[in-house]
Amino acid sequence: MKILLTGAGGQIGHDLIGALVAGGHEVTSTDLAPRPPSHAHAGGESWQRLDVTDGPATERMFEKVKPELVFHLAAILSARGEKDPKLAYDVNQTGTWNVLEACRKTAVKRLIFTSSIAVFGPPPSGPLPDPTPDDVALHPTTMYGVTKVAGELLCAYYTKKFDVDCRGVRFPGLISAAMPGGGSSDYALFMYVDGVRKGGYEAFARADTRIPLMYMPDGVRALLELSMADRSKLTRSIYNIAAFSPRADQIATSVQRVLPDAKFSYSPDPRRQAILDSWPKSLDDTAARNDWGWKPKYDLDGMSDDLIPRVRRMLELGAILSSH
Ligand code: AKB
Repeated sequence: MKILLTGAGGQIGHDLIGALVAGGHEVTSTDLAPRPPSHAHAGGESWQRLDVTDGPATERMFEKVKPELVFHLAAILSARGEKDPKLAYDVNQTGTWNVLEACRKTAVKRLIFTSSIAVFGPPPSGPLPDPTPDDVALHPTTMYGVTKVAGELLCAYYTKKFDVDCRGVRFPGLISAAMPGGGSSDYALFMYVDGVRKGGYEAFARADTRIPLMYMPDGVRALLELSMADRSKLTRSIYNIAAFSPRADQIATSVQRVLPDAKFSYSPDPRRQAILDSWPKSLDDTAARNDWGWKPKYDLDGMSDDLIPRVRRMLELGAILSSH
């Protein structure tokens, strides 16, 4: 199948491209930036420069590639978006509009939208329910969250109005050996990366911080399974998906099972802590489980056992940058 990715240079693209190429698909990876060295994949997918904030360029790219399936990954994440809300608006809001329009105009059959737990925020009436279901009033506190809510609504609108089959997931904080870019959930990933390369990590979150997290192989599988699901089985456009929801100090304990000498401390950054505190503690993903058979494979310790050797290998290969 001909598949196009936007924002392919990010954390999800790193693993998704590999899975798509391994599945024998004809993959066109697009991003504003050149292919990162860590994204070298056997199988030779094509890498094209694309700025999704440029509507005509997005349409020309879709016209040229004629993808049957598009994964829209391009986004400015929560922490970076609060530093530059205009950039977050342009990439996340205008970019999503441009991608949807390009899909409509070039008759793309299916679009996968990547939403986030950042669509949630504490309602005026009190805390979010724990676990948080798909359908609660959405009160995002970040520009990233605001634009993801709008993206979710646009996704449903284009499906109904223009028959662009748009569907998506709300990702928890994703953890993998590839470097993230500007997220508030990054403390969890750095407990692994810095646990290996520096023997410890001072987290920018409190020890009792608890948000939904997921290991990247499960996240990639969710995207692939949802993209192949029978439309008639789907009762909604956007689905909560869940894996595990540990406290930050429980992640430390899990890492220390494998790296007993790793030291962790907590020095909360008020801006990022406020974002983390506004998100759900855990998610109810019953609809995803019922409609398309979603089920995570990895729990926290399963992830630690698999990820730590991977981080070691990537550091040996020099595929993880030396600073953050
Ligand atoms: C972020 O922290 O902004 C992202 C997300 C949870 O969507 N990783």
